Amino acid sequence: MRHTFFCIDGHTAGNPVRLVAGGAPLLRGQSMSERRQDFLARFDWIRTGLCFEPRGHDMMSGGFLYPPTLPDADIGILFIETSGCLPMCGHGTIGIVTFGLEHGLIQPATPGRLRVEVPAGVIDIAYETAGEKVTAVRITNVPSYVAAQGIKIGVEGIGPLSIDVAYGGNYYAIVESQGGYAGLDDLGADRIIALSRRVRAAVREAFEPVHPLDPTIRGVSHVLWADAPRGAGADGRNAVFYGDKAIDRSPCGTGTSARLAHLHAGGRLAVGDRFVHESYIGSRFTGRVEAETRLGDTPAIIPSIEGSAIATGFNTIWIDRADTFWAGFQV
Ligand code: PYC
Repeated sequence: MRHTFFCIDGHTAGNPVRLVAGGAPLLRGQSMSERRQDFLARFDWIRTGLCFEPRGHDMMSGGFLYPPTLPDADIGILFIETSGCLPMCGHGTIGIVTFGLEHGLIQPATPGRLRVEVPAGVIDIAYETAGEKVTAVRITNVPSYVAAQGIKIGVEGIGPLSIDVAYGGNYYAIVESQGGYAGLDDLGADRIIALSRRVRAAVREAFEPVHPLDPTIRGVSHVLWADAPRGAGADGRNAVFYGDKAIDRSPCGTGTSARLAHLHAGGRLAVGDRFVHESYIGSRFTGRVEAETRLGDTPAIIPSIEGSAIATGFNTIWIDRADTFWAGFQV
């Protein structure tokens, strides 16, 4: 049996985005969070088939558009990625919104603005266009906060580390320069990946963050290595590790949101401050601390992230059960 998925492929700041424009399964649930659980329970083969080799690769990431469950939202997004179905994905949202608008899949009630329901909550989008092209997308993201500070771990190959955990739509273990970590150029990509796996495992043993309003969002999934910027006009640089082998090519939207919450909590950014974040490959998002808020009892911020995406082509993908690797594989 052959399943066909019509995709628009592209990238946001260098990281892949696969908008699955045709072939999305019908999902059960009263919210995008419930639909995420339903997808994971019944349709995860679609994610692995489209994201893992041989149809995807270690960094593959994307999502589906759904009708929203909330009356004031324009669309819903369900994210797929090598590591699972993320509650929120910043670079994915920028790409999906860009490709969806450029190809008429999203019809905004108010041009230039969208309200989008994602599993982690509701986000607001402001976008700019030039002719048919979407040239910039700004996401006002879900409330972001610091979940833990100063978790002490010992990591083979780098020694003792003190880690903070912050949420920006996913939970991040944040590693700042200290002891054995002098900066990204000292490590190199292979070591960042090997060490990130160990850091994530050690932090997971020590602490499990749980979202104050949605307990299905829990656990550290990503590691953000923070560094000083390389280029003029940037405020910071990062390498964000996700899945098992990926370093985000973009500055990572949810990672940037978590970092903004982290810097704000440490008194290093105030409401209204901008933070230009460079990725591992030098691409950029502009972040901003928009407001202070609360998430339940926890102090939080509302961050925004701005970036742009480029579609690279249409891609009709078959998943055929006669193919040994119909559900994808990882090595
Ligand atoms: O941009 O939020 C993001 C993201 C998550 C994982 C990869 N990119």
